[in-house]
Amino acid sequence: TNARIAHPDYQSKVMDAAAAASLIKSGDAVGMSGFTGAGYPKAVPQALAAQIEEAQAKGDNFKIRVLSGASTGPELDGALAKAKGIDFRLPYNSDPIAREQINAGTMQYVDMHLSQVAPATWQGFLGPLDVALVEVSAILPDGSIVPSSSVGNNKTWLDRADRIILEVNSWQSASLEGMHDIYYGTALPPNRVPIPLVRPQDRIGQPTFRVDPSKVVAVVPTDIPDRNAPFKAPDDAALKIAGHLMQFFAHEVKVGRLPKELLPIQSGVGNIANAVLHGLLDSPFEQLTSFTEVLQDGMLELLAADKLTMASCTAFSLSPEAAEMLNNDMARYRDRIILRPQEISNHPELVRRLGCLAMNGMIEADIYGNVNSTHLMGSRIQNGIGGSGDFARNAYISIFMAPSTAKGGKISTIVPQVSHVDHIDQDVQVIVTDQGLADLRGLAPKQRAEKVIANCVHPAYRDMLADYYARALHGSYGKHSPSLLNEALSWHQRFVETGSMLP
Ligand code: 0RQ
Repeated sequence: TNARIAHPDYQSKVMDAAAAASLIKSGDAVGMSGFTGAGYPKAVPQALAAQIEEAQAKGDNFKIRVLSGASTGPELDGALAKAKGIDFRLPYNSDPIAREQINAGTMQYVDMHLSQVAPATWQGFLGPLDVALVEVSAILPDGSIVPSSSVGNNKTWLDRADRIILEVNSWQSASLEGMHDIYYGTALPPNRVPIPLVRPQDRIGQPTFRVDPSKVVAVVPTDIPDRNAPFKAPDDAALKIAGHLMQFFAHEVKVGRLPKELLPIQSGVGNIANAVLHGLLDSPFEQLTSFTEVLQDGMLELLAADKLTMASCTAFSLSPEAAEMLNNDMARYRDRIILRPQEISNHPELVRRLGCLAMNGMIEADIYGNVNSTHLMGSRIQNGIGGSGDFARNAYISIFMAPSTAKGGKISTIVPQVSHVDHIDQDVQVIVTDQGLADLRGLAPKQRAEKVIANCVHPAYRDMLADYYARALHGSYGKHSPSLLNEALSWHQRFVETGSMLP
């Protein structure tokens, strides 16, 4: 018997991954656990991928709809995409095989704000949910379910699905029990009420999921580790970006617009975001808090150094080494980390109330401060908007950052006009590149453009951008946000045609 499966109703449903996978049928909509390489099911999706490949070899077009928390790991999105088994996917993907299929036009992908997935499911906007396939860390003697290393949309999948398959992963630390805060107070309009969270450290829910045992069709024990991508060591550009931001925060404290312990930090995915957290480690700021969606290596280091008093998130997003470290040392951190459903970790009401400092990576920004977080050259999706929109619109200060060039200097990340808009200029207050920081708060469009051109553009592109803007000032149809329509996207077009934005 497995000590993690401590309830007789569930013990009688234990089976292997292949038997559980055979309970998922072609056409099913499957709500999967998983958020940035943490807490995703690992055994059943791989068994399902093998069954899909077999069915397809016999000419049966077996495909499923996949709904998740955010990105997952190679055993889920990678394996199912490789089997060509995903017909439709939401809300965030970073798997390279799935990305290829999305960009080849063979997989339908809905890139949603992460906080909106659970409410949209309850509202009935995403159709019925046939199966919930959810990794958990334990089933307690009273039948309540201890979540895993991410919470994501699991509460909603477990409540809404007709059939439930649980993977009980004994690789996950037993000390996860008690770290989660599952809030059951959400309701649909017109019955919605305020969410009673006023500080990042507040607990407003319960530590476990409630599940209707009659819906559970399979319980699969596993011990497969979470598999997150390693972070690159911060490069020169990342260190410069972190430096500009630390100066900015120090200045805001000095002029009294931020308290000395700052405000709850939200930090996005990617190497730059992680580098900024490293920057905070060496900064004078103490007693920091975070209200964010993912806890990355950098945030764990801040906790370890007692720079950060606590972290509220929905998932771990750790390198394999940091995940092992945390797993072995969970007891040390368990009182200072709260894992919540993503509809709460990213809730606009809470982000606004707490006054988060939102720091997210971007693909590109334009001279007016519109930001593209998702699409290369206007059409090729990289990952997705993730939680960046949930936080950016509602933050106390909304910050976007990127190196000033990409692809070895062939691309300027500051352009005349973004090739796709995720964050409109109203939602973007600060832009930071390795060149410098542009504080755009309270500025009109032409003032914003001047500041972005002066502070953020790489020298190889600065004259070109200044020249574009000078001509736009004279030749534009309107003079509020001057733009030359036939030229605004010409840098992107040149890259598509020649492989470089430079003439
Ligand atoms: O591609 O690896 O093939 O070279 O994009 O870029 O510089 O490694 O940056 O890891 O910080 O990611 C916006 C993608 C930045 C991320 C993005 C290419 C570049 C490289 C990655 P290669 P870097 P990062 C909460 C917040 C949206 C979700 C979000 C992201 C690759 O931050 O997905 O914010 N954000 N969530 O070469 C062409 C450009 C480019 C470019 C970069 N202008 N043109 N390619 N690249 N800029 C967390 C969650 O939601 C879970």
